[in-house]
Amino acid sequence: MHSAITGIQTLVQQQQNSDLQNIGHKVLSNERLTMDDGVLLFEQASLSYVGALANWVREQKHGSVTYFNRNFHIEPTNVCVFSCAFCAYSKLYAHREEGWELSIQQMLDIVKSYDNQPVTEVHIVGGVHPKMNLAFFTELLQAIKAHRPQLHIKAFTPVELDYMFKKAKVSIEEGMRLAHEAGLDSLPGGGAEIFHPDIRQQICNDKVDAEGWLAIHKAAHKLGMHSNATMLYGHIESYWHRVHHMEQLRLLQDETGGFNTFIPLKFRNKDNDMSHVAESSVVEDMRMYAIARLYMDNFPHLKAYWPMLGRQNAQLTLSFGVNDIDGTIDDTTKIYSMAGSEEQSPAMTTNELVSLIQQVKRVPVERDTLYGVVKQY
Ligand code: V47
Ligand code: SF4
Repeated sequence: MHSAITGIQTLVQQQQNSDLQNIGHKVLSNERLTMDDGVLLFEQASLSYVGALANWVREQKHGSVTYFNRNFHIEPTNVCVFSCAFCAYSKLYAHREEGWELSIQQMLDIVKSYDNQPVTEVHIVGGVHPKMNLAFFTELLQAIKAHRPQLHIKAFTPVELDYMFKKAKVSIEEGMRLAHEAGLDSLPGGGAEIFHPDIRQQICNDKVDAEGWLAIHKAAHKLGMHSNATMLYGHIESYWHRVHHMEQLRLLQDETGGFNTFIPLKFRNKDNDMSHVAESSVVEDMRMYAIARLYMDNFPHLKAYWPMLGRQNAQLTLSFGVNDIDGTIDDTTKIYSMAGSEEQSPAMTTNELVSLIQQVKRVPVERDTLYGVVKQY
């Protein structure tokens, strides 16, 4: 008796390389990939092979649904005490007069400017300014919550939090509790870069290390908060470093289950101290997304950040495992545009985002931060 053999099974069976065929069988039977499997995929698998597998996983998990959300960004300052080599955005604290610093009132005014808009989330992240300490930010969180209690506040990376907590002389657990009580709902994924110290030392040697980053997300998860995780890829790291990074996240996710979304961020080389490093090709980008979808088996969602990739490449990712496109609707996100992102003024209306998704025959669903459905199209 023959059971029906699907196209994806045929593709795996016809794979000439037996290691890659073995990985394909693991994917189809929901078996976890090892770090060696991950490296092998990067080194040897064709785009079409990882793409077909990743698309199969995506459709098993989410069908054609592609999520987006309506959010806006606030960047409190671009002054930063750290000096990451890839950062085209920050002004060193010594040159702080060249940067901007927003007051609590100015940030509240930004929030108020969205009063009549159906946004569900504010994403707050910026440089690390000594004056903007834990007391300053708890006041900001409280002010936003007092004004608009239903607005979900996704704010601060472990880079900012680690600095604030150390300065306030509180433990990670205590600091997270204070921030959560003041109104912090979840953490965005930034500051992760590449965890391995051999790379971290070269690209961002003075900010929070991998252990600190993971400990802060763990503490947030323990309080019932959710968070995202990023990886800055396509610069001086090896494939093994990428897999090692994903492995650390997968392990923490096994423990806490608190991550929602993995977001690979393509390194852009304009106007920073790594301008000599070439950027990855579109094929490499799609391979990165596909392999992330296969490796990160316990992360429900894989997001492409369209302002960085550009609209057309973001559309392409929807065939390579991605099921979420960031839904920024304003034009105040400077960290990418200053490093040479495709979109110099990353603004897209909801209608534009919906048709972008529909053009590639996916089904747009507006979500809130925690993937509750706001509207189906
Ligand atoms: O950690 C900085 C990256 C990140 C460059 O959680 C660069 O929903 C590429 O994490 N080339 C911050 N990337 C942004 C971030 C983020 C963005 C959107 C959504 C979410 C989310 C999180 O931006 C930094 C760093 O990895 N970045 N400079 C650059 N030259
Ligand atoms: Fe500062 Fe963040 Fe830029 Fe690093 S990436 S220099 S921590 S603003």
